[in-house]
Amino acid sequence: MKEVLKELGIKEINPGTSTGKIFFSEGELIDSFSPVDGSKIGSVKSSTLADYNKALFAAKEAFLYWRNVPAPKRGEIIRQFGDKLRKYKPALGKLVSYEMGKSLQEGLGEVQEMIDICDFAVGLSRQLYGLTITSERPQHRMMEQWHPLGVVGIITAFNFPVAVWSWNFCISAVCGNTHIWKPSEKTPLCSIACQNIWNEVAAENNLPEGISCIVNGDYRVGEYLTSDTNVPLISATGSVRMGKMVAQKVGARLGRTILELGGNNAIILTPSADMKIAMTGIVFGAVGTAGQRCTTTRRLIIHESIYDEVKSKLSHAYSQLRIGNPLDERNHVGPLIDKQAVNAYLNAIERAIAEGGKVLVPGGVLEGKGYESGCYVKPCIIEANPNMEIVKHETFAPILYIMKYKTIEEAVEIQNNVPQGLSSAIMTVNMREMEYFLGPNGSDCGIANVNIGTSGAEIGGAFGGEKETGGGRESGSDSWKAYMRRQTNTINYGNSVPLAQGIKFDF
Ligand code: UN1
Repeated sequence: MKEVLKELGIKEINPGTSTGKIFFSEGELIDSFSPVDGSKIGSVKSSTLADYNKALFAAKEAFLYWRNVPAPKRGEIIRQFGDKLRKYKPALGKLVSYEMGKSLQEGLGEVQEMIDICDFAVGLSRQLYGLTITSERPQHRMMEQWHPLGVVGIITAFNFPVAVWSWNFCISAVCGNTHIWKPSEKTPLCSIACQNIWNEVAAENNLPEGISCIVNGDYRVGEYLTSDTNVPLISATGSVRMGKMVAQKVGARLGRTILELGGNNAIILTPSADMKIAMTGIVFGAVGTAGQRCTTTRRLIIHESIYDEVKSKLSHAYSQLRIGNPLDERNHVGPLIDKQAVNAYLNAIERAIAEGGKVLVPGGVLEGKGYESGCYVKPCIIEANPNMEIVKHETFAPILYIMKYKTIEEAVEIQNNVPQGLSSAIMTVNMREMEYFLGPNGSDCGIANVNIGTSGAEIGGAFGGEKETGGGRESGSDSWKAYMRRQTNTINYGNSVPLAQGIKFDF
């Protein structure tokens, strides 16, 4: 790991504020411990209000420059950023795995997601299209333009410590905005590594400071951003609790938000499902990233006719899972992020049992050699009733609740009957069931998949969900529009002034 840290420019103590060239910070130290082995990887000095204000000043100044750079030229910078990420992929993927605890494959996958979004953003930089609209008046033209917003605040969670920032930053940067990123205080070193990579690109292109800034710290640093009228848009990814606080703060000043919050994602398993496909989707969805994706499969809604068969298949599949050091590629499941997460996992299991849940595959914390960090837990399956309170709650851990259904209508009703609305899936080869699930009476989630699990979305689609998930969309499709302001232009190129709606106003 020493080599990796060196390659990524990470020191023992790192100032946590940067505007794109130098790093500085005067605040208290945040230590970053690896959940893999419990050891301290390094520390980051958090940002004070004065540090934040320096970042803000740089971002505001840079905006005056960056908004005038033609969008395809901004895209060219992001293309170079993508190339740098290709170069640093092995090291950055390893750091993600070590600081966050996800498997090395998934750490590398996360960096691949960054590379993919760079490619997407490069193409997008030549496609920021507005409409032209026919005018009701003679010799008039109407059109829409999309302009950059200004300084965009990006708040991200520990579970995707690099990719989610890049979804926002790369798209928003080609749109012409400048940025202040506040990463999770649980994975601060990943943010230092990303900023170092960006800083190389900025230096090689002689860019002004401030296009990408980072600040580090806890929720107080987040509040500098959310309460700042200089920041017209906050894109926040994380818990519903955090999202509600962000929405209230930003809403109170009528700022804009993009919120991508919790999920309580279900798979409906029908009798016609291809079991091999279904089992891969279910097991990866439920235990991948140790159940710490917002897209993790938390509920499995099984047709009663195959319930017993699926139970034994699941028990067998779970008995094959190897839990251990995520840097060892033979392991499927790594640790939870910290002891707090372990406690939340244990409490959820306890509550599920107290509410009448029956344990199918028991959970528990692993002890002994290789498990010294105390963060390794067993993926667990509980037979549950869809109305249990705990089933409606998102616990960021590998707990899968399974339940029965009789009709497809009932299955969809169960799936929708939770406060969250991020991801969902149906396993079927029955076209009628599929279309019902995808139709207006079907899944109420932002993501609805067929014969694919709930997690592992591609960057080309708009990512986000409904209800308590917050309604925001990040990443692909036309999500870019949320990072820009729309301007409607009506141009009169004639010799008279006809008013709209036929109104006469002569004097
Ligand atoms: C998240 O957990 O916040 O679809 C993002 C997925 C990943 C992104 C998850 N591409 O599972």
